[in-house]
Amino acid sequence: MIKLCGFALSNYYNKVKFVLLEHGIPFEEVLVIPSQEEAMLEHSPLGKVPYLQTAEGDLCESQCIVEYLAARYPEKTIFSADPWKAAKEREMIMFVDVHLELTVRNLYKEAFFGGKVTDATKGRVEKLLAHHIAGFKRIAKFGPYLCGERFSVADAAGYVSLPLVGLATQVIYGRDFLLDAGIEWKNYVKTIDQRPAAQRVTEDRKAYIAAQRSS
Ligand SMILES: N[C@@H](CCC(=O)N[C@@H](CS)C(=O)NCC(=O)O)C(=O)O
Repeated sequence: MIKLCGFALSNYYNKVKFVLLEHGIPFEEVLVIPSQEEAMLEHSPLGKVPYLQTAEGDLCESQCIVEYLAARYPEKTIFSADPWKAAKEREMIMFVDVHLELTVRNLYKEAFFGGKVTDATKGRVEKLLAHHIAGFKRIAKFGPYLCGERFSVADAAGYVSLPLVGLATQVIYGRDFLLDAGIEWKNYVKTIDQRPAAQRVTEDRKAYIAAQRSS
């Protein structure tokens, strides 16, 4: 059986887990904390999670994993069958993962982990986010889903990462850049929360945080 390696606080781990759960693909979860240990790098060359363990070997990068799952389980139609719609779903995931999340990730050290981020980084990220959020707003439909009226694989990415953009900017700049741009991400998250797969991802994340606090 496929093994999903990582931990329940990781948004990219949760993106893949959401897809697996949503489509009823059997998998086992293996708790792996990112590190630069040789034993870890043998599985995931940058020491990041998630990575997948299959009978054929290891695979890292959440989007490559989702693409692999889509190819391995074509009957699940993880991406829309229509090539144009599927391409637009990939475009949306790229905006969420790369243009929004990867940019705001530069703030996490201070926003979530008690560290410090330089003013230069804050200034650079602020400019980039203004540009990237404006671009995202042009394509995100919130109808109520990111790509329109139907839930799509892009919502697995949106669900796990949009809250991080809102929360991190609120902590660092004192204002939620998504809300400021008129992106009501909390309503969006509530919509996705109705799905059992999303509920499981969130329950597991909360349980992980609670276990960390009590240890
Ligand atoms: N592009 C990667 C990003 C994965 C990633 O950044 N994972 C984080 C946890 S959410 C991690 O392992 N961080 C540890 C590190 O960067 O060393 C993906 O989509 O899987």
